[in-house]
Amino acid sequence: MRPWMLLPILCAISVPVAAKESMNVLFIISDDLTSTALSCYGNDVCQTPNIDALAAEGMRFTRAYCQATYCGPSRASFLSGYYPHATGVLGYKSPRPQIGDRQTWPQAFKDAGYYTARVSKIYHMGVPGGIETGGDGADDPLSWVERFNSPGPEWKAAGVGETLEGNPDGSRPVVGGNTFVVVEAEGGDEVHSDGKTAAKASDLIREKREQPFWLGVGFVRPHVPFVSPAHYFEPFKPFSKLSLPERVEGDWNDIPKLGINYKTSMNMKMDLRRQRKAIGGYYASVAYMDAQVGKVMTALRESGKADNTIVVFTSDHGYHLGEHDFWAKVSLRDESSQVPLIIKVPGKAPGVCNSLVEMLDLYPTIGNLCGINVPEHVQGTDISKMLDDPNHTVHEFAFSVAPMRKGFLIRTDRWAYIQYKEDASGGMELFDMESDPKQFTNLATSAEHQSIVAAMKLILKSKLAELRANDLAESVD
Ligand SMILES: [Ca+2]
Repeated sequence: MRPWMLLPILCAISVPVAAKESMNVLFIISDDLTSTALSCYGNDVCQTPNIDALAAEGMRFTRAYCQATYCGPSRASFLSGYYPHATGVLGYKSPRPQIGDRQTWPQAFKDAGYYTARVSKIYHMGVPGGIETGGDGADDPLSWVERFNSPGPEWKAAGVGETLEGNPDGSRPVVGGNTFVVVEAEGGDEVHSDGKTAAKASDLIREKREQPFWLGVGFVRPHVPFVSPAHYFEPFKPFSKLSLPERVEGDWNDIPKLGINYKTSMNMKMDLRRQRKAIGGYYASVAYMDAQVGKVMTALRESGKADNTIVVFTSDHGYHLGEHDFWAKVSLRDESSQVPLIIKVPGKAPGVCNSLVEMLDLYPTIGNLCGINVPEHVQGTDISKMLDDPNHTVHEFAFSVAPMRKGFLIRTDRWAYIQYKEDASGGMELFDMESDPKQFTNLATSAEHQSIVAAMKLILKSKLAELRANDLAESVD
């Protein structure tokens, strides 16, 4: 047979590829969720059976890092395909003015004929403010065929509430804003935003439509306020039984001022009782969010579409629950910069992958798995080979930033290097993640580690130069 005679046969065997191209994508993102609160990542107090079930069927990544350690820039980054310092979206804005007509991740699917929709928070939305009002936040309308918001009462929910932050004498009422508030709420799941999100997402999954879908499901818990139906608090009571993370005397003495997180036990004026209750409130919010994940997964299974749907579960960044007396996000320590990440692709074996990955890798990876044209501008790397071989690696290091602190993180297998200000004038931290995984001893000023510090500085410099050399009109400092 002459080679050209093979052509029709090759065309015929491309049919399964075409079938693969119509794979749906269900992208579930929680807000401010640290992997350390999930039972599939080793937490033995907070049980997350639904996320665990997904992890048991997919690839669970233990070293996935966000590209910025708070909502706005993290979401703008992985959705646009650019690092925060490439677009200059370092705050709570849509990336659209910076990227012009370049395709975002969901938009690339939309332009390829997918039905794309978001339910609740995918791009940045203020929590609780934006959820109380039900607005679109820093959304990007071009990404979606349809979009749905899930307003909820947040801190105003009926129930037993307490403001833990800045309230040492207990006289402060329950308040809104980015404040540690716990509400053990009356009523069921659908009183709140995430319950509504799960119901709407389930409806959209069940709907019959011609096109494949890219559906973004954005849960706002466990972001503050820690509000959930009261029964989710029960496993964590009495709060006085909850343990606080290990702490060492003089922990802050060897780190730069910018390395002390913006929220600490001290500046939040939270005594040990309040700290334990904060952990209980966070865990209850995680348990509630996990139950909503379960509803969406049940809808997927019952719709008959599970065998043709890639499921991704992640968070926009991590969170401190009292480690080093730090709370919340922004810090570049592992609890805050590392994110839970589970990717389930039908037909692929489940597993655990310890290779370094970045949230930016989602766009090209899921794009390629679905046969979508991934635009040239995308700065992430396809990690799909890891789904077949968890020992596969693509990154020597993961890169993250905390613009609010002028902070940069270079995270290799062995080292976590954190630098404040681009010229390092804000100080440095270097942690040996093998001998000191909880990051208690800053080695950046130790004489014997100066060659590593120097190497890390160079890596950071060249990484910033590389990501700024892009097709956008201007990158930022
Ligand atoms: Ca967030």
